[in-house]
Amino acid sequence: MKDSTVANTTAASSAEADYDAIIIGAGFSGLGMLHHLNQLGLRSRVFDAATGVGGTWYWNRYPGARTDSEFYYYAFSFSREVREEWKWNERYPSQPEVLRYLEFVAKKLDLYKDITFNTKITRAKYDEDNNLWHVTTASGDTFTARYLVSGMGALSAPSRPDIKGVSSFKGEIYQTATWPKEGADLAGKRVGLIGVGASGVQIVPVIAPIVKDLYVLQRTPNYVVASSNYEVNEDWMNEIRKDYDNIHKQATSHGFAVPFKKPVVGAKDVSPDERERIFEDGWKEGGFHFMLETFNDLALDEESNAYASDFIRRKIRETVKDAATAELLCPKDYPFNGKRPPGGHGYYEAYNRQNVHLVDIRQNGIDEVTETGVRIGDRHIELDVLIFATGFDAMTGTLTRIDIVGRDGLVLRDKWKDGLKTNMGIAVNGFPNFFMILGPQTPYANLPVAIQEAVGWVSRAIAFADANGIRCMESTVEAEDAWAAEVHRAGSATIMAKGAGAHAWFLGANIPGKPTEFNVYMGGADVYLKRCEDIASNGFVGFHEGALTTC
Ligand code: N01
Repeated sequence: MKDSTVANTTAASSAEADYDAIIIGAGFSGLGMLHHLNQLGLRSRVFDAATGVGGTWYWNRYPGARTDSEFYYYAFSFSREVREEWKWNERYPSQPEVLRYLEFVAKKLDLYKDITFNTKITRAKYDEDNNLWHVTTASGDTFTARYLVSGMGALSAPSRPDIKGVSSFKGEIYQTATWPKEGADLAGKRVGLIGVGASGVQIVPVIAPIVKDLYVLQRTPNYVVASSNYEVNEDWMNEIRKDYDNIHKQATSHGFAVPFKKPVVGAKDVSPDERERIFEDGWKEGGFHFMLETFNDLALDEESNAYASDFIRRKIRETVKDAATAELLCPKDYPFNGKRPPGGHGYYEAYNRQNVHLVDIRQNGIDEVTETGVRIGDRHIELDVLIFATGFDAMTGTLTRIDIVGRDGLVLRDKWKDGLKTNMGIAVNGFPNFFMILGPQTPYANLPVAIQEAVGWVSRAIAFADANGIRCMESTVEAEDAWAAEVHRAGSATIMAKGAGAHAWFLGANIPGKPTEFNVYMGGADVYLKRCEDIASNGFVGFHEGALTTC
């Protein structure tokens, strides 16, 4: 998708608005959106609750936090200045490095002047009479804008289970998604960790050598794919700099928005020796390469998937010396890809340490947190620190935890109570001139590439509306129904549909009471982006016709 030319007319009423656009969130999405709207010459303001830019990378400061994607496709490619001047240091950049990158982006693109920090947005209400959004902060200030854009993130509303007795715990409690800026002193302490998703899996090997004892309280084991991390030298960086456009192009024609080779055979279509060789190569390359570059049917075919699941279980058993611990770490009730597979950096190896103890809480859960630890059945584990790595109310949480009020007082969380309805995950009927970056029903994909495409598309949509006198960009009901059906169709055809019992966040199955349905599009980022481009080239069909007469 290309950037639009500068809009030459302003369709919606702007004279009385404080801004043309208000963007919530100063992470990848908010920064990218702000830059694109600045390019259009619009007056925009970003609000963020944090004291700085970064979004996810501002909040998730837990030890070991790093990307699961490699640096060269975990970045924006639209700015020549940023590309040429920024130097990545690690193949899988750490949280401090990604945060520094986003600070660099904000500075280079002169974005800070348009961002208000320390300001949480609690409510956004569409004013039908004036066709404006009224956006209210936690301290009660209200600002108006013609357009409202959510850049609040897909995995940004932290979830903490309600475990009996937590408030009585006399030790320290941390949550990976809101790790203190000043850090946490875990040295020599008895630490309990709840959660072995991507966050928990990263924290284990990093804190294991520091703490006295680490008790990993595991409910559902994960398929953790080894990721080898190493330094990015100047030569490699220079090669990438020359190739950014091509990398981005390749990524946008890949189902997971990564610039990978697409495998041409299925795992069940080759001999056992060949299968093993290809899996081994993928495992050595690591991370998403194993999932995406080995065979073309691991997310689609049960037999082929079973070979991959079995391969990973064999790796676990080879790595973990204690057989009982290894068995507990082996997922057996759901297939590889049934949950988002985390990248591991010495995760299984950490269980060979004497001070790392795996505790199975699958059957009974944690009965209670006491003043001095946790009780699991008859066992009491004494702890100084309890860490929650318990994930997020993904895709919808940020949008439903604040009041987003559309036409006729309709609140977004009520609209989605009985099932998600969006147009391409970008817009919602009843919520005119409101756009979501990484909204629910957008692709399951490498996010910076998805975000770059999304902010480009939304800025084109706004420029189109302004240039064509369209006062309201609002999805039609028909377009939403069609997209909901496609999201369901595509997801149901994948192995990911088997993730409900394993509490996969992409199904909403990790949040008690949340409807279990596909919160992301599993039909491929490439397919999705092609559809977005077709919509844009056809006058943003489905994104405004329903509203023309009522705005
Ligand atoms: O969260 P998760 P996450 N009692 O939902 C457990 C992205 N991300 O923050 O599986 C006991 O995956 C829960 O157990 P179970 C990435 O997309 C990326 O780790 O429900 N346990 C599970 O083990 C990722 O997929 C990166 O049985 C409870 C864990 O908490 C997504 O964010 C890094 C429990 C939650 O795992 C989410 O990852 C970090 C309870 N009551 C995150 N409730 C990188 O790219 C929950 N759990 C590197």
